[in-house]
Amino acid sequence: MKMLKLTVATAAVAVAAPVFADTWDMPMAYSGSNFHSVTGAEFAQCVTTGTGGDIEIVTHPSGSLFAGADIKRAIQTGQVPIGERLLSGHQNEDALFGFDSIPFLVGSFDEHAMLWEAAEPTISELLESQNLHLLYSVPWPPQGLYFNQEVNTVADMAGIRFRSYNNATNRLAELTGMLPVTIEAAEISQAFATGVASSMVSSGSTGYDRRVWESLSHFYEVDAWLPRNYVMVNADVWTDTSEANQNIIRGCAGIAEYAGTWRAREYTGFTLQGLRDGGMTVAPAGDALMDELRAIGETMTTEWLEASGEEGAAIVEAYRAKAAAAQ
Ligand code: PCA
Repeated sequence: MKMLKLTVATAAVAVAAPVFADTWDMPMAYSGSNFHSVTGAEFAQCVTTGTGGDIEIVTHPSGSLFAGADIKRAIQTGQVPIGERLLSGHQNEDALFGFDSIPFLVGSFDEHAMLWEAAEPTISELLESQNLHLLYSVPWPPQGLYFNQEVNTVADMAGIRFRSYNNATNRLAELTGMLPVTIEAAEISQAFATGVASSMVSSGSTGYDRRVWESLSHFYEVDAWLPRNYVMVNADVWTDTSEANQNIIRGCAGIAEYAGTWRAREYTGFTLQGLRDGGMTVAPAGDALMDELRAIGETMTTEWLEASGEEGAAIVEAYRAKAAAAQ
């Protein structure tokens, strides 16, 4: 009987343990033309070339292998070794993952870089505790508000269906009297075309990728926050990777983070012009609207600090100290 139990247990382990050939499939949530996906494809090529074909990374953009919401779990459980996801998409697991979606804490790439420096050790550790190793991370451009009408006050937003992508965007919808509906970026063109949603907070980049001018008319540059994508590898797979190959992958990850961040900056102006060329009105939000949004941002900041506890407060404090020192 004891023997039988042992055999069953061994078989279960053998089935569950991730076994990977030298090909690493890399699911990504955003369209192949998006700058994060382009950066990921270059990273994959760098690793494939750098390891002399020892490890070949094959990217699968547009949520084609796993939908965005399933990518992290697929890596944690060893269904795939590596992948990319929106970091704040995990805010429902742990509030700390939402450090980059606190409204108006940072408004520019430079401030955001300091925030990431302050948060990275905590986020890396949190991911390690979930069997994930952080390889690199790249920000999205600043987040603004999309509508299919002119909006001058929060009251103008009442009842509008709002596409959300994480807890913070859900909460923003609630606090502005809109109706949140969670939709992956890969699905938004259709959602807007069919009226499932008619507004969102996102970057010019995502609106441009998804040609939202076909359905929406206004983009307000609110600069609410800059969320990040990150590339993670299953921690067991990482440990089993030779030191030489780990070094190559680290090098490629460093290049990808640099190149991706540079692209994010470049794409900000380019994609906003793309929205204009598509026929949209692109402009800063008016003062009255900004005042109301800032008040909502304060509520959300307080809520986030409560939810994320001491570790969250330490990230914000460390960021503020860096920002003050840089003045
Ligand atoms: N684009 C992604 C996340 C943030 C962004 O700018 C999205 O809208 O899903």
